[in-house]
Amino acid sequence: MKRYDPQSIEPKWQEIWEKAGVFKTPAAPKNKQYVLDMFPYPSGDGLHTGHPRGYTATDVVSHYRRYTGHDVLHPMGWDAFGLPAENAAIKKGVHPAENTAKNVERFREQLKRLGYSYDWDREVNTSDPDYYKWTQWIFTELFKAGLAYRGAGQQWWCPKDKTVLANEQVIDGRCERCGSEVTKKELTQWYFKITEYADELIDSLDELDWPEPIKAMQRNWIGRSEGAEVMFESDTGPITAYTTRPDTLFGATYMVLAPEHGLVGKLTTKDQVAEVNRYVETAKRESDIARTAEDREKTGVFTGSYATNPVNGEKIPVWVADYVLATYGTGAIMAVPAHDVRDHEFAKKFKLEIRPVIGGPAAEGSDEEMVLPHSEEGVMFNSDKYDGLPSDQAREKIVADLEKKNVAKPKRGYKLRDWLISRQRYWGTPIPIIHCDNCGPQPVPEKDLPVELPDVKDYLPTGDGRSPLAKATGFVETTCPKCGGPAERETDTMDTFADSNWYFLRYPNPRQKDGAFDKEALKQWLPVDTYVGGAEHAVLHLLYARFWTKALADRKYLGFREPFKSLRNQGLIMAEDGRKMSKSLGNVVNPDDVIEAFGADTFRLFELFIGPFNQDAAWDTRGIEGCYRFLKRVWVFGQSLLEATDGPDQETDIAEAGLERAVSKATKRITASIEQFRFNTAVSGLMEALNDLQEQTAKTGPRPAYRPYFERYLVLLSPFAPHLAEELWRELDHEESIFTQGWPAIDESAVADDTVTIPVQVNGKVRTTLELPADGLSEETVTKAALADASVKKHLSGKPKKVIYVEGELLNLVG
Ligand code: ANZ
Ligand code: ZN
Repeated sequence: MKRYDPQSIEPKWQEIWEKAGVFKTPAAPKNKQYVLDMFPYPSGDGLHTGHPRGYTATDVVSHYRRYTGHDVLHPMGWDAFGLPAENAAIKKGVHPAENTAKNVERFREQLKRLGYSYDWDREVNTSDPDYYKWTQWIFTELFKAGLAYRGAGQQWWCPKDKTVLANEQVIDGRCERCGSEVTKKELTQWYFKITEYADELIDSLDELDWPEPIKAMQRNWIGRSEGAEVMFESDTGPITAYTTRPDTLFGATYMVLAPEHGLVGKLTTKDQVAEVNRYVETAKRESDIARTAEDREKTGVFTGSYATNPVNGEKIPVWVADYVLATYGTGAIMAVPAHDVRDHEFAKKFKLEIRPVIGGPAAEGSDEEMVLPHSEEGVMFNSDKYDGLPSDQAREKIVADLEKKNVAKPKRGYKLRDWLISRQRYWGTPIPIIHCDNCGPQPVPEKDLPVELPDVKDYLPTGDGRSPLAKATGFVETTCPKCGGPAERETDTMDTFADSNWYFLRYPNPRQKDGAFDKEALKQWLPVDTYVGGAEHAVLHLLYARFWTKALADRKYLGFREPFKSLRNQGLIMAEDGRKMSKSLGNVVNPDDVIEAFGADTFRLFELFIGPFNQDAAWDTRGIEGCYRFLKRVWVFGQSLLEATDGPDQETDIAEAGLERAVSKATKRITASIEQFRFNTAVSGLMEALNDLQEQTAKTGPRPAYRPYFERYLVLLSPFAPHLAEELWRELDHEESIFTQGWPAIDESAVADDTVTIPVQVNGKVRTTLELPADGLSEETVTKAALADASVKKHLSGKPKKVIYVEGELLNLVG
């Protein structure tokens, strides 16, 4: 009997598949499926164990779709530009272009060793001029549409990376890339006007099959709120405040302006000038995050002026305080200390009046004292003719009444800011703009694209707010495309998120010469049907790519407005000790070593078996050994069938009925698991099925008649362990690749009387198990059966508040 030797069969099949073009993308897809991974940034460390988790999942899905009659596009490429690549190159003292090319080579080789069914002819590399030519072209399109613009302002600045950062790249006051504390710098920068799409970016989330937490993060990041702008008269003109609680107007006892607000100078009275100026100067140096931190001691100064509350004519003092941000709403607020936490703290500290106007149940005649600040809805009092109304109704009435007097209007607020895109770094797509003294900034015409990134020696960041490209005079000096006069090129590059904004549009026709994308090919393949990647891109890539898609659709380049129909996130793979894998902790598992020791099939299988796909999981040496033993058993079983000889017919009939049942059952279970991204249960299904096959076969010993059942089993296994499946398939005398087969059919009559055992938990504790027919196991039927069970009744009073059902596996009733 031949030994299972992944080291020899795996490279062999990889070569044969590639030569024969087994996984080439079909030319004219009929029943298309676009299955996409978030392409990696090719770091110098090579592949880490986290990568294959998502990549194996999409590979399984791709195989499964092909088997079920779909034409599949499953490409791979490199997010090769950007800060991390450049920083790594600088550290090594190697030019970023050279270093990145080396890393790409290594990544590609590692991915090929895993036997993925990518169509490698479609590889894209964002640092390739043939690619970034079109990143630049899209930039010029957006520029012409007013969606890319230059503006001055206070920017986030990373002192270590020596570049500005987008809001999305500042996490808890630190640089997303290097973790340094960020500061602010006044600079003129390029922006994309993502705010123009704020509403659509929120509203169309509803139609997407995405994980709820990602949708919620996007909603929160965009941060839409329904409110109103209310005008307060003052001696120097009106002050407009943005509020989401106009119902609290009668409780507004003072106003606050952001230190940067344009009216601060005008409103400040003579005797307050010195104090106000001093305060404003200090406040400007603080980050917004520090300024709005909840536990921060409130500070502020009185301007000396008053404004008139439009609902009651009352004069209230106008203060300046840094807890009001210049960049949100109007930069001015009406402060209601009885109902807003921050206003309450401020009023306490500066002894300003706290006047409640909205009560909870306490306000309705009970003696109980109201706890302030009371920020919930309630019933109005101290509010003149609005007394007694519920606050949400009063809100609309008050705004409508003030609107008639032209002193208020309903207004939506958004937290989302325009996306800062320019970087003062070398390794990125040059912004295709030419600055002319006569004509202003001009887009580089398409015929002159790409603006190639010059091969300079001095690519280190300068730290003076200018890109190192500014020193490359040959690059900078040019002529104006409009008037032909002398002009200068923009020297900033784009953040890498611009590159990854549209790469999925390039794969359908990656070598297209006369355009960024090919309309016909896009029609055939887009939108992406299945997109898999990490959740860390929730408000970065996943938001930006949606924005570009919409902007391009509005310019009639695309016929769809959402790029990724269905999205799934994979959890992280942690070290065996449960901590993050990191070089400094010395707990990193190297994929090359794993392949060396067990082979790619075992590695693939284990990455999916390790736990529920969307949850973090720790590496487990024993688990991987278990997967290896399982594949060895498949091998040995296959060999036993190969060596089998015929016996009496009547004996095999019984075993065949059992084998049909086993394979049909497995097909059913594995199909459902793949469809639902429950790959770990798919793998356990494969393991159980092998046991069943062995059990049935043991009745007579191996017979050639059993081979067809095993062949069907091999098809089920092949998306997970493609090399082993292909090897055994060929040994079973097939000329063609296993991947030309169809997905196994299910003999319904063989599985009709199948039952499944489902444990039922009440509040997390198992109280009973249900024996139910495997067919039609909906949440409804299982819940109904559980609620009829005596021990469930005993532990659950009344209806469950929440039902958690893991299909075919577990029911948890929360009471
Ligand atoms: C009066 C009021 C009373 C408010 C009350 C809240 C509660 P969201 O919901 O996050 O959008 N605000 C407005 N502009 C601000 C700025 N530039 N800096 C800091 N705070 C600002 O927040 C809207 C609320 O935040 C607004 O409604 C305003 O305070 C404050 F019981 O107005 B409110
Ligand atoms: Zn000009």
